[in-house]
Amino acid sequence: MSAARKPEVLVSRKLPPAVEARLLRDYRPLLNPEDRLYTAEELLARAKSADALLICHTEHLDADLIARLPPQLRVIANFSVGVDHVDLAAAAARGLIVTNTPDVLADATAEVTLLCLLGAARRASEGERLIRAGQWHSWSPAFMVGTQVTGKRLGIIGMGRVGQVTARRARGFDMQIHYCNRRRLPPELEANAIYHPTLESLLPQCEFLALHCPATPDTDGLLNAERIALLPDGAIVVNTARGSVVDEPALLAALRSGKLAAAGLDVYRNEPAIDPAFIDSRNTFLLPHIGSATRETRDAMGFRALDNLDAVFAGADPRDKVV
Ligand code: 8YV
Repeated sequence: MSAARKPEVLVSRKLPPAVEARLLRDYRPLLNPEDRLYTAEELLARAKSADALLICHTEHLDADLIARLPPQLRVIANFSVGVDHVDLAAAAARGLIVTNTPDVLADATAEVTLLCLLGAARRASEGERLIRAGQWHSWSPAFMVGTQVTGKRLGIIGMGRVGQVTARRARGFDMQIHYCNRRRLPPELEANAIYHPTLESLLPQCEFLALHCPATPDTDGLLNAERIALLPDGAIVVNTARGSVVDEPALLAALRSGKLAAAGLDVYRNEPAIDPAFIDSRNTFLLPHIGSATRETRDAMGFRALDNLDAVFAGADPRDKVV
């Protein structure tokens, strides 16, 4: 392929060096070395002659923005597994291909799920804050007592790739796995996890609850006050999926009342401007959306997005075509 014919790719954020090197070798990329967060207008202006967009979940492609994309643009490749930031119907209506990066971030995200679960149960943030504030003055049998994880029941909502890896890791703590999913898994993937066809059946079992479902109109506010009430008293909720899956005021109220012992969260409805009530909450373990943030996984996500672009420009169906 001559240099002049290489497809032009607008890359919205700074990507790992190895990923950018491959982009420079195979495409004409418009990179973002300063990693500036573009406004919609800036994104559109930069995309004027692009054949492809390579974006993250920080770029919100609503129907209006998609309608204004240039006519030669063929594909929106996401550097993410979640695609809730893209209006898929609008993209499909314009004949655009949309891809994501499944599989490759399951291990990293499951690690952060276990980190949130342990951090919330064992009051890790409180302990850290205490030490850093110079307030660790004594020890007693009642000091910083949390909830034991080993041997407890873990409920998982959304038993896709991340949910399945979380279940495997949690078995290392002898946890008993319950799950609710659109479809029951085949026995080899279920691995003795107990299937619940409804949330009403799952939730009363969950000493711990991990959310791993995608953000869709159907899952918006899925964990609301009514459903929190179905959890056992003192349950612990972990969310590494998307903030929109949780009714945050209801979660905060349950954390304040003691209905929930704690929550471990990596995602929020408004990122990064999260509800300030989380910052004041004592019994939360809070991370800034770092589920997939390992060097290995970020490289793999970038390469997977490039594999998808390569397929489109070779005239083939990309492996991770969402629409
Ligand atoms: C990514 C994620 O880091 O892939 C996803 O859906 O939530 C994250 O782990 C982020 O989306 C990158 O765009």
